[in-house]
Amino acid sequence: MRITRRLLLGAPLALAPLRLTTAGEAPSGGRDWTAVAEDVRGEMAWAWKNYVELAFGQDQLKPVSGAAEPFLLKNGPSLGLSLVEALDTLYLMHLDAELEEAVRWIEKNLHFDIDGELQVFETNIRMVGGLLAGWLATHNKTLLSLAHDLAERLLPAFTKSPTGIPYRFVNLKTGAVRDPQTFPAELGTYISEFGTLARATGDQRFYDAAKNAARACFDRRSSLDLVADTIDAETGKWLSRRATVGPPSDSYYEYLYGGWRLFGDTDFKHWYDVHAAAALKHQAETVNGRLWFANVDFETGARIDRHQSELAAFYAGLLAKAGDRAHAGAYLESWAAVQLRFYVLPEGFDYGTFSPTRVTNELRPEFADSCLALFVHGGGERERQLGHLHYLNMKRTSRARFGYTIIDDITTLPMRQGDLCPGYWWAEQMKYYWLLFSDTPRFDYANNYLSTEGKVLAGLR
Ligand code: DMJ
Repeated sequence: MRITRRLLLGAPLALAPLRLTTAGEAPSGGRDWTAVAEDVRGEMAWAWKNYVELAFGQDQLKPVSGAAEPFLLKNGPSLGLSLVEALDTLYLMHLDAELEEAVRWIEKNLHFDIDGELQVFETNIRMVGGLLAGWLATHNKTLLSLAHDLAERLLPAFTKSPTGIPYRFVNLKTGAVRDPQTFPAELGTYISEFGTLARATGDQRFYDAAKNAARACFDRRSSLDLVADTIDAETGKWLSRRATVGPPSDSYYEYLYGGWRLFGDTDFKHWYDVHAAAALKHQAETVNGRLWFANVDFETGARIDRHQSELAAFYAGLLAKAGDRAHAGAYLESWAAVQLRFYVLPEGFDYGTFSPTRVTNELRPEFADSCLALFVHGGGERERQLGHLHYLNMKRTSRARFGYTIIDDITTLPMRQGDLCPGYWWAEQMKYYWLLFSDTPRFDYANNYLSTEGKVLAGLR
């Protein structure tokens, strides 16, 4: 299907017309994807320049006001989150001077000997993953040793837990841990980074900690092979009944696949397969011809609700990576219908009523993530077109004076912008668009692995 102006304007919440000219059309009538890729690269370079000028080394830029804010340590200092997240994206885009600039900042400024508390999950996927991907892109050893040092400081969250399920917070200096009430995504999203680190350093403790945590969750599955979404790390008891493919469980499933894909560990493959089959059996339902995944009681399978977080859109890509093209394609099309109707996916959505339950959008990358995953796993023009529409709509609605920002309300006209560029924007959608459109020689399209935070942990060339 071609994306036309008529299609874009067909939705009730018409934006001011997007400038979709024929300038990007190749002579054959197909789109010139190279030109689209160059546009993406230009936007990245522009946003980077602003970040360097206004907030270099800060965690997150506020692109409307030009201010900045810390993210990882609540009261600061910032740890250069955005530039760490950007490393492999800059590499893939051949923005080599910018990459060099970021690495120099890290070499000069970044250390983790800080008496402050970090969220273990976010720190792993964003910082440990970012430094590892930066190391893989540049072979700069400082990046690897920083990743190692940081992961070492996260380990007490695992080793102090009686079940192996990590606490949510750890103090970087003292190793003090806090908050045993946790979730599948926060306990099970480590193997890709910790396994890569174990492989690079020979330090098996990281692999074992990540695998034990995932196993502890899997072993507590119900007789339906489903897990609930909240658990106590100290007692190992479930604190909720809701099974969901969305947050706060989402990347637990993703990393079961990751443990198999990156390390050939057949336990992880088994765990992934068991949960994927259970989700199809007990959660999948077709409403108005569209595939969705309900939230259900993990022991009875009874439907709780039809709410779908935008973040669940990643699940189409995961199904594709694991070889289930049919359900992957169907689920991506369900989200494509939401994109066509609302331009920008709402943070929360009820597929029973086909209406938003939350009207914000935190500059989310999940739909573009799935477009890329399906494209790479046997897809083609369709995924490029859907990803292109996602990009155009982001550009139309989220572009601010100094960069790209979150949306506070996707139902207003024009959409009301917030003032924050989350760190993942640098790691995720800009990379997904670039990889979708550029055919860059710096990426192995046939053999690759991207983490939940878009970090390329296999497939950089
Ligand atoms: C990212 O930080 C990761 O993809 C995470 O797993 C959940 N989603 C956010 C971005 O929306």
